[in-house]
Amino acid sequence: MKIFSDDFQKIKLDVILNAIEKDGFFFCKNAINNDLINQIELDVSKNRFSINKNWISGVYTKNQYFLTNILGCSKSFFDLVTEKKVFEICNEYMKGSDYRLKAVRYYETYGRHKMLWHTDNKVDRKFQEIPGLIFIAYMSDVNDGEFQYIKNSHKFSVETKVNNYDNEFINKNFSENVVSFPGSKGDLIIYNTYGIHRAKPIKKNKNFVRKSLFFQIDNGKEHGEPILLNTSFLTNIDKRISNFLGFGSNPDSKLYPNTDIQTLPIKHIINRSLLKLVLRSLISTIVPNFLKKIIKNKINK
Ligand SMILES: O=C(O)CCC(=O)C(=O)O
Ligand SMILES: [Fe+2]
Repeated sequence: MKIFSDDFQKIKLDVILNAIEKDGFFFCKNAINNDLINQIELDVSKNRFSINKNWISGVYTKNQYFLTNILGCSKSFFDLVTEKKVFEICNEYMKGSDYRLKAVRYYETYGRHKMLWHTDNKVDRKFQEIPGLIFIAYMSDVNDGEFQYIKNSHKFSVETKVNNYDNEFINKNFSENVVSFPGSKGDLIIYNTYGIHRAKPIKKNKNFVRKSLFFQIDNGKEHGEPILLNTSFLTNIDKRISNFLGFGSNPDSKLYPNTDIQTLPIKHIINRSLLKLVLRSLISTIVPNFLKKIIKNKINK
């Protein structure tokens, strides 16, 4: 299956790299083949959420959903992050040195989510001077809650060495430099991790869901989140791909986000199978044995 659209394939590397160098970002409409996106969406739906299933599952926070271990269950996503053009962009950007896939995710952002302005050149929340690129692809039309980036901020964030910024500071100093990226399914943003950015808080529609893909590639081999990979996806293991996926390198960062049962909105626990389970165990403890036998005999007749 085609991964990137012809429109994106036709764009010269120079154009992409010059834009990232000059503004901090490159935006391409309709960059990813819609059939690939549909396939990823199907993979997500098959692995969306489960309790006590011996397989990969997504996780919820209060206002977001994440399938972080998507490389364990989506061949199409694997094909996207390892596409030739991704490597070509990274080869140029990292100027011949090693690079590694630092983080990946499919995620959904809901109406009430608030994201601070921030940069992504960090390791476990600490500012780092490690060059990196992030690819964000829209999986649905995004008319609100879109990605925003402060043009040129990749050039000056290193002076203060600060990762997070409050709204007041941004409004006062950079309101004219904010670039917003409303878009459609298949659009792609590639940005320098040193730049200040956020997802715009959703105002118009509290039931809104933004579906996106994210992958970050950092310079060097030292840093990365653990990757759970379905080995059947990898048909040719050369040095480049084994470095890229972090084979044999310590996963020194924690998976994002950090979740447990406490971060799970209650509506995702109370579902039909849980109710069935509770009912079954209640009946099994309350109903006396002789009655159970009678019911069983009736059913088996
Ligand atoms: O979803 C977005 O628009 C931004 C996401 C982001 O900045 C992040 O996950 O670090
Ligand atoms: Fe970010």
